[in-house]
This record gives sequence, C-alpha cells and structure tokens, in this order.
Amino acid sequence: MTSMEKSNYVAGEWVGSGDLSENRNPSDLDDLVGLYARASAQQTHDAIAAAKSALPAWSAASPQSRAEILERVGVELLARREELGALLSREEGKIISEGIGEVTRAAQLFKFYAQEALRVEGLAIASIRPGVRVEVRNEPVGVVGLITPWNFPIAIPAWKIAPALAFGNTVVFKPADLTPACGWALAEILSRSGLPAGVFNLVMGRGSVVGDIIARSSDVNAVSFTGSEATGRGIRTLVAERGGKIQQEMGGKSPLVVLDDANLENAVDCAIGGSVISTGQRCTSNTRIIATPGIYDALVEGMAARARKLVVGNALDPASQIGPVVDERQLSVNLRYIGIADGEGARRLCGGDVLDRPQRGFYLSPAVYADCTNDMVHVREEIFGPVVSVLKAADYEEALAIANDSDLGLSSGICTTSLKHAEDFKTRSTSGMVFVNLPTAGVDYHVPFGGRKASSYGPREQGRAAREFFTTSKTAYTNPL
Ligand code: UN1
Repeated sequence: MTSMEKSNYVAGEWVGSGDLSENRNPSDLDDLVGLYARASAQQTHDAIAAAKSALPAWSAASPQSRAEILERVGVELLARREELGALLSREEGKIISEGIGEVTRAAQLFKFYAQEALRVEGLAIASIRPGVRVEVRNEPVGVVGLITPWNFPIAIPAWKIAPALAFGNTVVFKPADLTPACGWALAEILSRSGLPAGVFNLVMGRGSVVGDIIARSSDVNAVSFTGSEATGRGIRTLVAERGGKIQQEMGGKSPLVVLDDANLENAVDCAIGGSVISTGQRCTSNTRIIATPGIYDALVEGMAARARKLVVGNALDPASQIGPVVDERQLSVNLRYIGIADGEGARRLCGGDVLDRPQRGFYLSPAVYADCTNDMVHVREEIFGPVVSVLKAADYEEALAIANDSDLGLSSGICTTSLKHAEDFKTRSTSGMVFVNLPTAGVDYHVPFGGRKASSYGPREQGRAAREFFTTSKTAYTNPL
C-alpha cells in the first residue's frame, strides 16, 4: 500500500480494499488528494458487528472517560486546523478561510460534546401509587450509522460523531464518496484517542453499497443522514420499514425577505453572503430573495455589482472569494438550471459562465437573476450552486406568503428595521430556523439545527437537542420493599 492509499477502520484495525476511489482537487484536476479504499459489503457488515459487540462496555463506560476522549479529539483538531483546513479546501473546493473555519467548528463540536457527556440527565417523579418511585433515564440508542454529505466534510461528521459517542453509542461512519479525506483524517485522530476497538468504525464508499447496508441492517439501531432529498427518501423507507430510528437533514430553498425599510448594505451582504458564497453549496443558502418594490431595484443592482466583483479562483489562493464547483456532475447540474432559468424568462444580470483558470478545475461565475417568480423551476428546486434568484412582492404579506410557498423549510430570513415585521416573520415563517438581518446560512454549533417540511425528518441535531436522537428513554418503576 502506498501512502496515497487510505484504508477503512474496522474493529480497531485499518483494512484495505481493492476498490480505490480517486479523490481529485476540484481547483486543480492534476492534483490527486489521495486514493481512498471503498469498503466491501463484508467490511461494512464487519464494522456493524464490531460496533454491536463494543456497545455494552462503551455504553457503561464512565462519562469522564468519554469526556476526556472527545476533548482530546477537539484539542488535536484545533491544533491542526490550518493543515486540515487546507486538506478540506483541496478536496471540496471551499476557500481556505472557510476550510479552516470548518475545522475549527468541528473542534468546537467535540469540545462541546465532551462536556455534554457529563450531563446525561434523567428525571425522578412521584408515582401516582403511594410508595412507588418513578424515574426516567436516557440511555444510549445503540449502534448508530452516520451518513454524511460532501459539502461539509468535517463539520457534519463532527456534529454526528461527537454526540453519538458522548451519549454512549457506538458508530459506523460513512463519509461522502466524493470527499472522504477529511472523514479519514478525523477517523485517524479518533483511532489514537483512546476509544476501545469497535466503538468507532470508518467505512468509506458508495451509498449504493455501504449506505444501503447501513440502512437495511437490523443491527444498526439508528441512522443519522445528511444529504439529498432523493437519497434521503430511499434511506428513510429502508430504516423505517425495519423499525429503526432515523434523523435526516436534506434540501433547502431558503427565502430571504427584504423590506423597503431594510438597511440596503446589510441586505446586499446577506443576499450575496448567504447564497453564492461557498459556491452556493450549502443547504441553508438563501437562494430566493423576495424584495418589496421600494428597495427592489437598488437591491438587485447592489447584488449584481457585488457578485461581479467576487474573485472566483483556486480554493487555496488566499485572494479567492469563491472556489470551484465540487465536481463535473454538480457543474453540469448548475449549468442545466442556468439554461432553465434563461429559458423561463428570468433576467440574468451577471455570471453563470464557465471560467478558465491557470489550473484545470470546475470554475463557474456566480449568477444573479432578477424578475423571477415563485413558480419558475429554478426558483422551486434546489440547485446547490452559485445561483441566486430575486423576486418582487407587493408588500410584507405577499413576501411572507411567497417565502412560505415551498416544499422545503430549512431556514428563512428577513432584512428589516421594523421590529413588528421581524417578530411577525419569526412567528409565521414555516421553516425550522429563522434569521433577522443575517444570511440564512452559517449557524452556531451549540443550538438546535434542522428544518420543517421536506427539509428534515426526526429529532433536531446539534446543541443539547442532539440528546433526543442519540438516546432512548427508559421509565423505571420501583417499589422499595
Ligand atoms: C451552515 O449553514 O452553517 O449541508 C451549515 C448543509 C447544512 C449545514 C449548513 N447541513 O449545508
């Protein structure tokens, strides 16, 4: 095995496979990040079996030992944030400052859940029967399968793995086939953290092999998935059919309402910063900007001027403000939607062009569309690229109705200086997260994360809310004779 080849981690051992996935840098296709072994079906079954046999001891381990292990992982991530941030930017294409920021977020998540390991609380409550005591305990849910997407290759693994381990579960982790390098690096850190063999297992590979086995196995008690809506629906059916517990975060088409009384500069910052930045590859991106007539023209002009100035380039170049699209498939999806938007009468103010750069990569200039309506295909469907659509609404009520008219409901936002409208929007928005005078993307790690409607399914992630998914309650009745 060459040092370019990275193995899977099963039952405390590194195990290779003959099926290697080439991880290429989307900023520079001549740069091979590494060769990552796709786990075989047998290795995936072995990982599940290892997690199952490690469960009794780990679920009974002292919370202090769990806390120390998670803290150690957080400390190492933080110390190596520049190196791992560069690795992240190389494999995923987000700019280096965002890569480093994401590794920092992963470190903070491990440090947060290190402390949560010490706060597994229960409840003691009086029984209706005299003399009997009732308690409600929160116990580990068991073996958990964690399936993560390519767009946050270290933060999303961290926000699933850290609470899973903190609450005494054992883990079978499948990173995205497209971006396994950060997941592998995290697994390597976990392999040296003091975890007993089998508590944490890494199985890289395709959803159709590894993900499918995790979803179907009755030895996997719970599955947490972040990814596309279509894949998510398939996994949900498989897990629910066998009675497993499931938590899912999927697509978004987040609206940002901009009212006449908004601070224009802040509104432009939010509209652009929350959409085309990160190459638009965030499920929380505010891709539908809904503006009232008094600010519409100035906003559209400000957004286009800002977008035209954004420097699209190699993710590792500190001068770049937007990196490449993650791969050829996503680039062709983006171009298909740009064609649809042009065809359905939206007015393209800038961008949407494939760019040549010194290195071969998937470079696309950010596209701003005006005069869109909420029935247009490119406005209704999630694109996951640097494309933002601006719509006009007659007044606040119409803007709110358009914002809520979506099958998705992950996040939403409003730019306004009116306290009345801000409060009303927070109450009546049909999304799981609401932002006032902020972009809809970019969340804190210590508070609940999740959406409504087709965006999410099951208990919330992150913060203290993660306990609901990663534990199961037991009600104990005692008659002390
Ligand atoms: C963020 O906006 O800070 O895939 C996080 C995504 C989300 C995470 C967004 N699950 O884009």
